[in-house]
Amino acid sequence: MSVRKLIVATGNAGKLREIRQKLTPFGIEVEGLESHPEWVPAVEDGETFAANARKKALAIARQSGTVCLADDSGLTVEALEGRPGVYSARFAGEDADDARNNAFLLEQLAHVPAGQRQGAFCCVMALCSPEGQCRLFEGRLEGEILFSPRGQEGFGYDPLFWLAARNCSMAELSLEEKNLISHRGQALAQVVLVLSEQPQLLPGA
Ligand code: ITT
Repeated sequence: MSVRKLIVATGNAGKLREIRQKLTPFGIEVEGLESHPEWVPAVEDGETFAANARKKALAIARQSGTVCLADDSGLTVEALEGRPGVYSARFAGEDADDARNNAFLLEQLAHVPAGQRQGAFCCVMALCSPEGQCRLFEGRLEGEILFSPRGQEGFGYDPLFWLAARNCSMAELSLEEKNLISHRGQALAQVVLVLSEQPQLLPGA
């Protein structure tokens, strides 16, 4: 199998790990933005996951001159009317990290009882060419927001996301288990199909 290379327009190490785990078995070498500090990422000012995913992929596809993949994702919580949504990465402020975002989410839901804490992880991936053609792929996973964190795996809001059918939090799943069911794993399964059917989209590694 000849190895091909896919540039992924993300600075998020957790996302990159999951994307790599899913694509490597198909002979696709994944490269994140850390190897190319000269490329300027897009400003994420879109109102939807799709708009932001497209912006991020297009900006790097144009600068790199090759097809590029981007992921825009987040958590939507019913009791918060869909927030944090596209603002998930900066829910607790512009320079917030995962720990602060999680603490802020618990604060916002402090008075919301069990049974009313439904949420969903959403992911839209964009695969764009330097000429501006984009394909979008989506995934969604429903769950409930816990009252305190559980588990050490994953990233972001995973320790607060309860999967009733599995009787565990998302952060108690291994990387492989998470990728089989997650919003990102669902979108990636569709990306794999397209890249398998059209290998010429990617340059050799
Ligand atoms: P890039 O734009 O560089 O890809 P980012 O972290 O800024 O990285 P987003 O704007 O798409 O990415 O924000 C996604 C946020 O949503 C992320 O920082 C987490 O807080 C949350 N999130 C997304 N997917 C998640 C997952 O699988 N598990 C837990 N939290 C997740």
